[in-house]
Formats: sequence, structure tokens, C-alpha cells
Amino acid sequence: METQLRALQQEALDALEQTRDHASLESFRVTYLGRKGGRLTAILRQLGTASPEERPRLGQLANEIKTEIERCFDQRKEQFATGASGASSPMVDLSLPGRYVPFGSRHPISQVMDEICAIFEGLGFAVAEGPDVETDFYNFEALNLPQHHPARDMHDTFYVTDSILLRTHTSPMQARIMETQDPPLRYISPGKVYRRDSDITHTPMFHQVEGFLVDRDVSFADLKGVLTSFSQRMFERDLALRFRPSFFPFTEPSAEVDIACVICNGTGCRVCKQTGWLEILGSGLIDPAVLVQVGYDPDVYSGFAFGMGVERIAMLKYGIDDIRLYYENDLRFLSQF
Ligand code: 2U9
Repeated sequence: METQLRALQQEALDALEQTRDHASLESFRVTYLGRKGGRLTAILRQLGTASPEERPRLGQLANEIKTEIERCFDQRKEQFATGASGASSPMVDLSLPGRYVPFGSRHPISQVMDEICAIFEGLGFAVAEGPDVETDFYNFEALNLPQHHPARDMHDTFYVTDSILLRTHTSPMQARIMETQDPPLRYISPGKVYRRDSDITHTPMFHQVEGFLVDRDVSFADLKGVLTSFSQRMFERDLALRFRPSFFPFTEPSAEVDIACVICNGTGCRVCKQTGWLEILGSGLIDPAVLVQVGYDPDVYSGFAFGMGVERIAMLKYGIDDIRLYYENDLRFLSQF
């Protein structure tokens, strides 16, 4: 039996040398060390047939051999785990292509909002974000929209209490800045705004970037220069701009700004409804009543302000025709940006 044990030890250690991967190592374990039907277990079972004088010595030898095979087995396993087996192991095949790791990207609205902010920062504007939950005072009163003013109806406001609401535009932040700082000031406020409205062109929450500049001798020409510069950078071409008279309670005079249609370049198509123009933002010179509200002397200071919907700008830039696509979390849409 001793000869048998020593032969098995040699055979097992040779076989271990031949293992090349985890699969062949496992098959080695089953063949030599397995509890049921393993070669060593089979010899140990025969111990009972040895003479009582021989049995302790053979038992000890068998245990030593088992421990040695197990030690070499563990060592081999460790070599495979660290890739140090020495053999040309198929464990690490450097020619295999890498595994695909799915990665996300910023939402198209966030991307366009960042782009708008970067353009205005390049024109010297600072960025200030404010709270989504506002007071009636900063959202309406400070912006020349007193209680019962008919223009409040345009905003379809979500009220939290009688005097607390979800902001309907980002201008309240600008009123807060004007109230606490002295001109010259140049700020933009990006962020979420809320209105009770939902259809193909409106969602109850959307994003705006609004901006203002206050200094001495600010004129409509300054507003035109800044917005022309912004539009040409945003739409990456030398576009024509059109300023159409309009009305906002916080600006006087007010103008809506159109760009030459980015699809047909002004000749008329389905997107611009044959007009050749696309509305991109609202603007105007800050109403003297707003300047007085925040403590500025309107005879010394003047300013301009503008506001745009980010969803609309992104729709025009990328040719998106339904605002709801932004908020359906459909990866087939989102992964295109
Ligand atoms: C202060 C004073 C005046 C901000 C302005 C607009 C014109 C405007 C809309 C465009 C589409 C909002 O996203 S939209 O629905 N905004 O047309 N916003 S002037 O005027 C201000 C802001 C702050 C203190």
C-alpha cells in the first residue's frame, strides 16, 4: 500500500503541473481529492485491510501525502488567480475585445442649458441660480405684476399657499440680485420653472434662461448686440434676427425675437409655418417701475432683460418636434445626444 501511495503522490503532482485553467484544476480536484470516488479516498478506505501494526504508520503517511497534494493544489489555484502560472494560460487572452460598458450622457436639456450659459459667460454675464419655491412677492410683485394684474393669468401658477408658489419664471432670482447689489450688473439665471399647462408644446415643468444687464446709458442697441451675438453662436451661423414689438409687464418697450428659419433659411417651410421666421426669445428694456421697486434711480440707470425657453431652443437646434420626448426617458431618443 505504501508503494501505491507514493505512486499516487507522484502521479497527482505530475497531473497538477499539466493543469492549464480553472476547469482542468477542478477536474484534478475531483479525480484526486474528491470525497466520493477520489483516488486518494479510495486508498484511504483500504487502510482497514492493513495489519494492526502497519495501520498507524500507513495512516500517517496517507495524511502527509494528502496534505502535500492539497498544498500544491492551493498553490496552483493561487497561480491561476494572479496569472502567474507560467504556462501559456488561456485565462488572460489579450487579443479579446474589451467588454462593452454602457455609459450615460447629460440630458439634451442640460447640454443646451450649459451651452447657453457658456455663451453668455463669454459675453461677461455671471450665472446665478435661485430657489424653485418662491414667494408671490419675488415672482410677481417685484416684477411689476401686482395682485389681480391681468398678466398673472398668463402664468397658470401652481400655488403652495396664498403667498408661496412654484416660480413661473427665473426672473425672481434677478429681482433678488438687483435688490441686494448695485449696478453695473450682468447676470443670467438658468433653471426649472412651473406652469399649469400640458400639451404638445407645453409641459408643467420646463427650463428657462433669463438674463439682465443694468448700467448707466444702456440702450436697445446694446440688447440687440448681445442677442444677435448669442443667436449666431447658438445656431452656429450668421443668422438674420427680427425684433417684433410685444408686451411683458417687466419690460418697456418689449420685443419678441425671431431668427431666420434654421430649416429653410427664410424662404418658408412647414417648421416656420411659411413665415421664414422662428421665435426664440422675449426681451425688452427693464420697465422703470421694476428699477424703482429694487431701489434704483431710473434717471441714472437703465437696463435690458431677456428670457428664453431651453426646450424650445433645443427643439430648433436639433429639429425635435414634440416637447414631451424630453421627459419620456426613452433611450432611443436620449442616446442621440
Ligand atoms: C427682471 C426684469 C425683467 C425677463 C424677460 C422675457 C422677456 C420673456 C419668456 C420667453 C419664453 C419666458 O420661457 S418663456 O416662456 N420670457 O419673454 N423674460 S424679458 O425680464 C426681466 C427679468 C428680470 C428683474
